[in-house]
Amino acid sequence: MKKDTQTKHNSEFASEVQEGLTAFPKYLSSKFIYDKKGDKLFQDIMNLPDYYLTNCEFDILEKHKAALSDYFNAESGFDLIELGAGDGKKTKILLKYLIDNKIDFKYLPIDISQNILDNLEDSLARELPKVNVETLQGSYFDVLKEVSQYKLRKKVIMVLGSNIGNLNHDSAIEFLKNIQIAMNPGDMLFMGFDQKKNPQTILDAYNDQTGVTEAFNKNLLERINRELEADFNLNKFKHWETYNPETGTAKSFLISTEEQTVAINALNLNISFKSWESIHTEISQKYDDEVVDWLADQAGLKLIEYFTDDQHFYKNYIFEK
Ligand code: AVJ
Repeated sequence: MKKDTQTKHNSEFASEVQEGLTAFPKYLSSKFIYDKKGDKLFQDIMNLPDYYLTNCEFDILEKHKAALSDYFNAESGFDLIELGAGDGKKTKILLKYLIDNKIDFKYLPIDISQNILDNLEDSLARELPKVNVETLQGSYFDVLKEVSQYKLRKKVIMVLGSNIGNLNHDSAIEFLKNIQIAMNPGDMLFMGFDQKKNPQTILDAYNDQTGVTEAFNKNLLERINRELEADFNLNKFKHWETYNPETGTAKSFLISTEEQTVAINALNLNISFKSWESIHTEISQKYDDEVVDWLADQAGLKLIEYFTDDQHFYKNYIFEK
């Protein structure tokens, strides 16, 4: 990461931590979970049997890769732009199919983490050397603005993993609108949305017995300890998950198990917690077709097709402008 970006992130982190922990009720943004350790913990989550999202999307891509290739393919080829590329495990199913079928495309993964992009580039060079790949480091919005100047041929923008689920509906519409603005007529958006289902299945996915999700959630506190010289005792906080079947919102919390005061030295701040006081850390929104259709409509996009798994746990939708 460039030095100026690093500094910007640190001051953004500092001011958002200050704002969230002095608010009532307290909150922190899940986007700050993803440092090097957070990235690793999320990869571990994706390998948990209870975290069904990854396997569902894997199965959907495997089962529908030919149909997707037909949707994406264009006369003069296309640019496949992936927002939040991760380790590319799911994307490689599609990439391999496109290569094997001699489809003309270029792959442009975008991620905030240069580390993730470097690993992805290395693994592609080994596993799928024929893929024409150009990585783009930056926040989605900044890089999308750049990408919107790619008017030469069809763009397919891809967002896997139900990453949109971290946003409340207003922010999700804003996010979709930004993508829509970067699209030209004929371009496509291909996006994964985790679906409403048995609440127990959802709670189990965000509350694994091995403690990986708990460590992932607590990585927020660890980052504050390290980067803002704080003294959170991680053992005095408990990971808690709720799911509201009416709104489809899963929420993660960290709950203080006792009355305590935490010093955040870099902010010159003491934060006191009552026993059982919560910090809201993440939402993982679950959807149905009506809600997805409404979000798309609000953002100026048309829903044209979806693909799902056998249990209908998860759907990948195609949108056009
Ligand atoms: C990366 C946002 C899709 O909400 O399911 C996994 C993050 N949090 N377990 C999700 C996450 C806890 C994940 N997303």
